[in-house]
Amino acid sequence: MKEKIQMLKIQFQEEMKAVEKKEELERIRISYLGKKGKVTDILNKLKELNPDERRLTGKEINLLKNEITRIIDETGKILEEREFEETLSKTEKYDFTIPSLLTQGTLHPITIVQKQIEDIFKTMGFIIEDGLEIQTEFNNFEAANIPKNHPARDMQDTYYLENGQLLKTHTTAAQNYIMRKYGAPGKDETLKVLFPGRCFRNENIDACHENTFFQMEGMMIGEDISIANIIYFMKVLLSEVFKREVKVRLRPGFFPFVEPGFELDINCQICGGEGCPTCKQAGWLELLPCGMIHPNVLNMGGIDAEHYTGFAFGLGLTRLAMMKYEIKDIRVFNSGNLRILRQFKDR
Ligand code: FA5
Repeated sequence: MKEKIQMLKIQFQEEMKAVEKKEELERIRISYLGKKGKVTDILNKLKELNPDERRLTGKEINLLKNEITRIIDETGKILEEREFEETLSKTEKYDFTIPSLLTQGTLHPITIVQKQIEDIFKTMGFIIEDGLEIQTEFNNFEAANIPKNHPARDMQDTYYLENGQLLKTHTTAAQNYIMRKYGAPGKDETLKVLFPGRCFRNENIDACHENTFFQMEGMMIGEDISIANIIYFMKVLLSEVFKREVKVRLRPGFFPFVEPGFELDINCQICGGEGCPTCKQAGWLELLPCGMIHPNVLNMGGIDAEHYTGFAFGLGLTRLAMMKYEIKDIRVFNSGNLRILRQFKDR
């Protein structure tokens, strides 16, 4: 019986050497460990032996059975991995040298202009801040010196959330947060911040009004800021964006959060000032309202208005992009029409 066990072991090892596939392995498993297999057969013959022999031989045959089970299991795992890798190499072939068939995306025209202005203002020492789109009523109105029931609220109707917050109507909504974040500037220093953002208004949509549009607010606070500073920064901004002379006009304008306030209009770049649907036949487009920050707004932001002055402007970024790229209708920007939007890549 001992020799028979030894022979079985050698025979198993020989057969295993030739195994390449899982089906062959399964056939070997059945032929050794199956109900009518070679190992099972010897086990059945144990009862023919006397008790001492049965105990010794039984131990040996069990060792062989465990060994065969272990080798078959391990080989099964190896074959499975090998087959998986073979399938992969047949089906998933990559050639990294083939040029991509996907066309590259482009920046949205508003993003291009936004980045351009940010770059200019960064070189002049401005910090860039990101105002939230959902704001409290306080930040959007009260902190901008527009108390409840003030008629100026009518001009900026917006979308209110169930929790009482709202979608901000102007980038001015971030002024209070920014003043509190940075505080008053030190002696002979100024606080200069630029904060672009998406704004929302319940608006009748036409060629130059959207319900969702972008503004970019600029703010400078110090001990000695005057209207001369506003005019300087407006000029730099427009000449860098347009890279050519553009006609502008400055006129008094009312905003509760500035005193005095101005409206800077740009000569319509679509019709050259003749009058067209884009400028509603006016020849001019409201672009860049600005003014000296109202003392109430400074005080509410924790900055002593007795000691500090500041200017703020609220550039209509979407309108600026319209004028720069001579886009006649504001609705193009939110249209998702790639044929139009991707034209501005290099301009
Ligand atoms: C304001 O929103 C003020 N917060 C701007 C400001 C800031 C003034 C700081 C003084 C100091 P106004 O509502 O005019 O102002 O909007 C500013 C600019 O945003 C407009 O000149 C215009 O270019 C743009 N704008 C306003 N409403 C729309 C709209 N519905 N669609 C597209 N652009 C708009």
